[in-house]
Amino acid sequence: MFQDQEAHAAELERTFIAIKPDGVQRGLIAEIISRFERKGYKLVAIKLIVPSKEFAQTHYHDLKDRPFFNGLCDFLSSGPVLAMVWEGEGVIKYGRKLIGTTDPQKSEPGTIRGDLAVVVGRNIIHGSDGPETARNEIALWFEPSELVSYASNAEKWLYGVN
Ligand code: IDP
Ligand code: MG
Repeated sequence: MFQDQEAHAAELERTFIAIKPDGVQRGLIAEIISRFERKGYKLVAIKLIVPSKEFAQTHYHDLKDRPFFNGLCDFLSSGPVLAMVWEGEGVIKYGRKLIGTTDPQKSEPGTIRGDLAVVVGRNIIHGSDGPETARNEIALWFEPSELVSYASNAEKWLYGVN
């Protein structure tokens, strides 16, 4: 599909993934990272931070009119969040598949929320829902210098490029 690695690298997309305070406190960091890593996606940024409430409100600004907005922002800012950027072909859409649907009661078994969470208000993980959101969320959570571009030796085996 891709002629060479350079052309392929230009095609790779990035998404913002965050393990929320419940996932961090429940000791699910390694479990969640391993699902993205084993799939074949590449970690290009990672940090543990406690966002302020204002920051949480900016992150979730699309939901500001929803009744759960205030509680959601209180919750996101209640403890450490593991913020990450993952890279790979189709990672935005497929990352959402790995995560499962918003309400863990409806998430399929085999997904992160399906396997590891029970209620919608404590669904342990966030993932960008589209290309524009991914761009905006990566820019909100990370400085450009925190994004690490590197060639992974696995890529030629994952993608079949020269
Ligand atoms: P998403 O995380 O699957 O993209 P969104 O609709 O963007 O889902 O909602 C953001 C977050 O808000 C959800 O992950 C969940 O934590 C919370 N949330 C969504 N709907 C409800 C609700 O009905 N009650 C409580 N919290 C909710
Ligand atoms: Mg969302």
